[in-house]
Amino acid sequence: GDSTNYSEEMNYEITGIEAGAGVVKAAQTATEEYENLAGWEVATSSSGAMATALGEAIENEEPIVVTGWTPHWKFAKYDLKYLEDPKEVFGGEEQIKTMVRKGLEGDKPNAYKILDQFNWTAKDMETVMLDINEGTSEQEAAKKWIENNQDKVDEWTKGTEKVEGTEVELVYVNWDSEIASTNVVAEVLKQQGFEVTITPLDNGPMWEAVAEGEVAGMVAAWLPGTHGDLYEQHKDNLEDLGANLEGAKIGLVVPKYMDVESIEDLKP
Ligand code: PBE
Repeated sequence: GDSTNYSEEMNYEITGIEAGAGVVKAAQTATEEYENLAGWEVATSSSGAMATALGEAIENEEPIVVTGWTPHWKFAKYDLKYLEDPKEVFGGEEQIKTMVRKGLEGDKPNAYKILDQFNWTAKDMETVMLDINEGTSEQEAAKKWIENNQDKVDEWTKGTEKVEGTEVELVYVNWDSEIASTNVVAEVLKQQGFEVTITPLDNGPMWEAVAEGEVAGMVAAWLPGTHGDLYEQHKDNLEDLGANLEGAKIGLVVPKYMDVESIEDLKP
């Protein structure tokens, strides 16, 4: 392929996701930092629409650049690659961390402890994501993973007591990765007797809900880069319970059949 045509064919557009996502902000920064992307725009929509656009482009062997992240089922389903990012706009390896509201430990010590002990691997998360992508309901996929990984779940509930109907609300964003983690944690809390509500929000409001003490917490903080600005804004008003997953990453992602290796290869 001729990468000059790629850019025209793509309408000088990066296929983005929700406007509030960190990876979208980083992609917008990339269009400012990389001179070759001067005329480019990041089209925002949803992570579902991005996945559909990616699937359609691949079916037709057309060029596409999406705002991508790992863990995500798209890497298992399609042959994809991250574009090199010599200016390091998208940052390096990240952690996904758990944030809870202040005072949760005193009010709901068992929920606090389970959230604190929750941690798994990128591979675990991908198993749940792939299952959902293949048509299993979010809740069923979570239950199935728990059944198959009872030893891990036992570590998360270790040292806690069962409760009867204590309410816990978790917030998340409708990103495939966060759908997987939040449903698994919610299911584990339910099995311990909690009455769990999970509420999808945009990224900014998700952080605010925890910082303002409206909900128990979330397991969807991508740091240090992706949500770094939100963390700085809210860190004094929430409690950081540390990483629940290592080895996360964001960047611009293309199908492997595209003859581009670096963001700098995209033609103006
Ligand atoms: N993501 C998935 C989020 C964090 C989790 C990479 C789409 C974001 O960009 O904010």
